[in-house]
Amino acid sequence: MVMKVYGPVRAACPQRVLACLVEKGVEFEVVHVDLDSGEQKRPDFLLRQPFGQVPVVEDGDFRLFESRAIIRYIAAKYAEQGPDLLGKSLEEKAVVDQWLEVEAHNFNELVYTLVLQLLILPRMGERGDLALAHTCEQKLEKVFDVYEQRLSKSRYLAGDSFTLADLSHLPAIRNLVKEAGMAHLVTERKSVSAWWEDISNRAAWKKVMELAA
Ligand SMILES: N[C@@H](CCC(=O)N[C@@H](CS)C(=O)NCC(=O)O)C(=O)O
Repeated sequence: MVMKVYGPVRAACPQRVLACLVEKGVEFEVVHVDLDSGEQKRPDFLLRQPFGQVPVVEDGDFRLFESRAIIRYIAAKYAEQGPDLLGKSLEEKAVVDQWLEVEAHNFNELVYTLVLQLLILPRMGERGDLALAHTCEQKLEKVFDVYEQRLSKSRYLAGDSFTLADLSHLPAIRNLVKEAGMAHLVTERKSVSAWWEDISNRAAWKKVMELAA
């Protein structure tokens, strides 16, 4: 039975899960959830995800939500196939977790707020708060400075290999670069730029982008 992924392929959080499935060569089926019409808030969907958000996966009888928990599950379940995305030793795994936490708590929230103010609210006919977007941009400059320092010493965030820590950044950085006019945050930093070039050209991410096109 193939894994079911609930969510639109165009949304960032489902893309995190899809990138992981494609990296690992796991078969999946996407069940589209129409966020524009609020399908994620309907009672039948709330049975799958009580907070009314995507993604959710169903792997046989096993159901899981929260995209970062899902990618950890996939990477662990399919540890023996595809690239190792978790790290090998206790310490390597801990460093992958550290950068995954950074992505979730220091990085993603800022990107989410910025994209909401610059793109999502205007698309819904509402005025975005440009001052708030600017504050997020300034805070992101500082986060990317930390990434620059880290990536000037190691090719990937958690060391010499591509892991979940890098993969988890793909959807939000794509939004910054391609949708929100914030490419300078990446291009003004040599090591971040080389890293983005590398990870965004991986075959798995290109495949996800094809699915989303
Ligand atoms: N922490 C959650 C966040 C999920 C989330 O924010 N999903 C967005 C799409 S990227 C969503 O469902 N938005 C619609 C809504 O919140 O109503 C995860 O990583 O799975």
